[in-house]
Amino acid sequence: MVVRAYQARVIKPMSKPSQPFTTMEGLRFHPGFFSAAEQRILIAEVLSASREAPFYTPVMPRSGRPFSVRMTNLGRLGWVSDRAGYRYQAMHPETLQPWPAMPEMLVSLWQAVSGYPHPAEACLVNLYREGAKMGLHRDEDEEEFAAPVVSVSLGDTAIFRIGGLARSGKTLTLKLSSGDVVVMGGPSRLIYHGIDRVLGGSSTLVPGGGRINLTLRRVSKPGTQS
Ligand code: MD3
Ligand code: FE
Repeated sequence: MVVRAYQARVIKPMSKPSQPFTTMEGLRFHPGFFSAAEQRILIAEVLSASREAPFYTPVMPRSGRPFSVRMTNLGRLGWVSDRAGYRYQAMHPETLQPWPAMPEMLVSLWQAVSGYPHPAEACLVNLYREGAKMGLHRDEDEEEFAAPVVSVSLGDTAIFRIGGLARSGKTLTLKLSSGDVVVMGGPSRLIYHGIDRVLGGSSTLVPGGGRINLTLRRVSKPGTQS
């Protein structure tokens, strides 16, 4: 295992220290976890996998309104959204083929930072081109909330909004730059979060411009799987 020169930071409440921001517990921010060279390799691997499993435009359940973010997945399971709802499934919704394998760098990342003794099963790949954003939501389609969600940011910088356990709660924002890793575990696993905007042209790493975000997830409770 390579020893890295980063320091994980615990995010502290930025205002009203008299009211502890307890939902921040379990949230770990690893700025610059991946070097520029590693970021290039990861982007190349993801784009190569996307030739097998193309980015598609998910739509909202019921309304069918399209997301501005395009998506694909890596690993045994993938998160999908269509008129029928949100779910994890083993096949790409358009090609009906299994998702490509999870790159080894992501397997190692999960082992290094998740603190969870079983492998990630899904890696959702979000592609943000010009103007794409993601509204405030919770990740709650998994069965296993004891595992964190681990996020990798690549390409353009994003303005990430973090709330609390209630949609109406206070929020704070954090800039996510290329190479940054965020781990949402413990009580922070079920907080509201979203991407307000992406700063176009802040990086040249993604061909054609924009941002790629990878989120590694454990979907099932261990026992039946490994
Ligand atoms: C907080 N993606 O795919 S990653 C998502 O940058 C998603 O594309 C955003 O939210 C993106 O669901 C944010 C950071 C992140 C990931 C998972 C979380 C934050 C989280 C799970 C729980 C709480
Ligand atoms: Fe999310």
